[in-house]
Amino acid sequence: MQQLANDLIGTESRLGAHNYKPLDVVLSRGLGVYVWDVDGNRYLDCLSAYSAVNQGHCHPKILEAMVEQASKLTLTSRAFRNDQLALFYEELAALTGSHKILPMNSGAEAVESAIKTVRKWGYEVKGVPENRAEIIVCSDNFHGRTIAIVGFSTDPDARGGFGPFPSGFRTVRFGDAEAVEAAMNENTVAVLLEPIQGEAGVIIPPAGYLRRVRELCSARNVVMILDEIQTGLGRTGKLLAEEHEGVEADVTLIGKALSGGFYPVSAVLSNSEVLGVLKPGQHGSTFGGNPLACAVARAAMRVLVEEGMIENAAVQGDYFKEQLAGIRSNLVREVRGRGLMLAVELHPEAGGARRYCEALRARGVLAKDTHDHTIRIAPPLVITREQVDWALEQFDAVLTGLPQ
Ligand code: IF1
Repeated sequence: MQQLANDLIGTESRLGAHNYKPLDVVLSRGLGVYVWDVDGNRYLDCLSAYSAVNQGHCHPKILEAMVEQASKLTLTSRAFRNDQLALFYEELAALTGSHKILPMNSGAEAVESAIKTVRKWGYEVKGVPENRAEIIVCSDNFHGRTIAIVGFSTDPDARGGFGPFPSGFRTVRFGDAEAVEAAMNENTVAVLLEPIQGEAGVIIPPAGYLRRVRELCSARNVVMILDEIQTGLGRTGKLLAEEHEGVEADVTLIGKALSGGFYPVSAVLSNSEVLGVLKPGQHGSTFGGNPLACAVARAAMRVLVEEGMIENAAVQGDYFKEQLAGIRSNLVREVRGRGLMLAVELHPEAGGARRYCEALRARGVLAKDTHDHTIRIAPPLVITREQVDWALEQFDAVLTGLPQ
């Protein structure tokens, strides 16, 4: 490794909080599916910044929108209006079919905002007694890093040492609709879940699960909240992952790729009844709905659709998964995923996914391990068949070539 990279890693280590253990690759440039490190080495990005860069790195049209807006107006706060917010609402509503939108910044903020909103809805509309609202969540969930969110995480690393936590959450096993039903009572205001669990290792629930949860929520006057922050905006080969089961959530959370990776932009999408409970002064954000965010998000949504990225995710994802499954390796336990949200789970005897990610990195592919034994694969949605084929050669070499 070269001097500059070493120096930068040393400085990071000295000055930064050690809350990450990244691969020691120092990136300085990106375009489309590729990123380059400070030494000029090129990599095919198979993480896409955890699906924030679905549109590919530095997409020229998003860049153009960003530069243009940045030179005109960046932030007004919501104390005043700006000329981008209405257009952002209009285009996002048209894209997703939602009736009401709350703009925020990070994914965790969108989740927090949804939690606040459904609680208030529970008290004001459903008639739940004050401070008794309950939200059903799933085991192995990942919804972000705030106190409330990590408080209902089941991951000891995510929650350990950070208490005390807010109450009002009940955890049920992911994929088990009967458990959701059993956990519901008259104080249940919402069920919050990921349509496919990302951090848990790309876990796809049994067919019919989301439909059944949808039915239960409708029958019991409970808000179904889908966290599509990672699965949304084309990642799974549909605009929203809920479409795979033909369901519509009452509240949908999106973030990450809403800006194509240029800027933190998230949103709570809802039917008007739920978001309608928020009145002036009851919720907000300095940066939420700012004109730069809105202009960037508008461009990010436009290219996703106009350039056929969602369809491409479906086509390349199917091919990628099928070919990965065809790799003859006694290291691989399972290949799973939907669209371009893929995972290769290794047998425990393989010695952990991290070393395979290091080996992939040496061959020019950046992928991320999760939960010790799983390699997560999520390239930008603009990946071509040729690029998938090249990536497959590297996966094949790494999964069949390393000594065990
Ligand atoms: C980190 C994982 C991905 C998310 C869902 C909300 C959020 C996320 C479904 C919060 C964020 C990220 C955050 C990132 C790691 C990462 C991740 F490995 F943890 F699961 F994507 F795969 N809902 N996911 O996946 O969004 O506040 O971060 O904008 O380093 O914590 P955020």
